[in-house]
Amino acid sequence: MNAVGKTIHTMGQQAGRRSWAEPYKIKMVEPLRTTTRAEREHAIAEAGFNTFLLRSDAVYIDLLTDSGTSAMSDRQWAGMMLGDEAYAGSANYYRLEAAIRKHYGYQHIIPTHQGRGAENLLSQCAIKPGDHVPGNMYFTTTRFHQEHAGATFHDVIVDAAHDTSSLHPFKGDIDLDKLQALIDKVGADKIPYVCMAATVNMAGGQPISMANARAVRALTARHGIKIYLDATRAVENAYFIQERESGYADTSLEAILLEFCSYSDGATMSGKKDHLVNIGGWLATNDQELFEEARNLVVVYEGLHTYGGMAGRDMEAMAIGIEESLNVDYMRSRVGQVRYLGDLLEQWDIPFVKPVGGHAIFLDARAFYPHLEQDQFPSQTLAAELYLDSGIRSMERGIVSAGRNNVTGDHHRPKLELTRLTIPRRVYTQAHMDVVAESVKACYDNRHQVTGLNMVYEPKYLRFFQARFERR
Ligand code: P70
Repeated sequence: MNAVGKTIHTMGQQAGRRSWAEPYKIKMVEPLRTTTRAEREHAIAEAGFNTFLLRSDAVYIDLLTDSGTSAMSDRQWAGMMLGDEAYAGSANYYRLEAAIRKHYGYQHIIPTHQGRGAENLLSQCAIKPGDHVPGNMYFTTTRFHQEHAGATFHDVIVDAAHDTSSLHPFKGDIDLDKLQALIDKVGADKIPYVCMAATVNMAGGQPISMANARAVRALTARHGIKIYLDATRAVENAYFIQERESGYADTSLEAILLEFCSYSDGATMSGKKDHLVNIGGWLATNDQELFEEARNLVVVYEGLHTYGGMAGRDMEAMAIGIEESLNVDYMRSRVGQVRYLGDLLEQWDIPFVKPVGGHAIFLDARAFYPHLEQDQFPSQTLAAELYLDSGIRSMERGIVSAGRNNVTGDHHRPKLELTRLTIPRRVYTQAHMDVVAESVKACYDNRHQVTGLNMVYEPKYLRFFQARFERR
């Protein structure tokens, strides 16, 4: 175990330990509903063994996603009352623009309805058919828009990211040799930009180091290639840099975020994560030409460039959420809660991706079910089993999510076959984490009884959202 793993593991046993606690208290509650095993059997079969197709009133603890599921603060709710719903030039847009400029440092900002709206704009404006886009592991919607615009995606993440047991502290790093090899092979003029995600969702919410971002900047600058950041969880990434990277322990999250973003030319953002709101996103760029094109295109897909699909009140809540997300006590409890769940699972030797990332625990479904082939959908199976055990909803992040190769039509076969327990921000308590850990353990104890699934309906686009399965 390296230093990081050790700190995490021994945290609970240290003499004189001073615990973190959530830097907020609860003002409003939403009742949870429990179900019987028979009700869950019925519900999951109705949903085609796909947790995306469950009705949320049949779910007990919802760990499907951290996207749009945050609890907003009293200040954000107060901000909602300040919505300026003018079609053009809303005051809330200018406050949002100021918050993004201040904390992310980009010059031009275009709001969008959510992250994929920004991905669509960037891909359409920057990519030409036949181009190549390298990235630190794919993300489903991001790659979709890149391919839809005619590019081929190339995974240039470090090998450690594909190894669930590697304790590399920055598993989101880009492998500079892989990136250089791609540039040599296809030519810099065929690479409109490097897509750099922080943190890397599909690798387990793993961070990328400042040193790596700086090095990627230096390499791409030599070839005239731009960098666009997927900033969806960049504040969580900043927290890991503060915690793990030498020289940053005494640097504020604000300063880390600004430096990190300075190594890119712009960003796409799903505000539904770090920004602590339920909807919204943005595209940012320092490139005047791309900005003008995207600002024109946004009116076709999202709305006028001063709202881009968001209500004025949503932009206000987002501007406030940006400030709140940079509070280090909040971020400590955010990442700390995910880690708490990881520590519980670790005690029972349950296989999951380590070190624990920022937003979720990723269970290693291959290690749960070594007797299942990848075509029997081990991660999808584990998500269904967890739901059946306790009504906890998780998400498949394996072969179903990876989809098919555009050219050959074969399944992409990712090395990682993961089931994600995603922790919404400021929503659940430590007691909920105990219940989750115990249910995961029950599924692990029962792992030999499980026989896998067959896919019986496969949609053409982003199939994981709507595919249907039956028990084998
Ligand atoms: C999740 C959500 C969204 C996301 C992301 C990164 C790193 C862009 C986006 C898109 C929601 C989701 C999306 C696709 C499949 C499953 C779930 N991630 N980049 O749960 O943003 O959803 O706002 O369009 O994580 O991980 P948006």
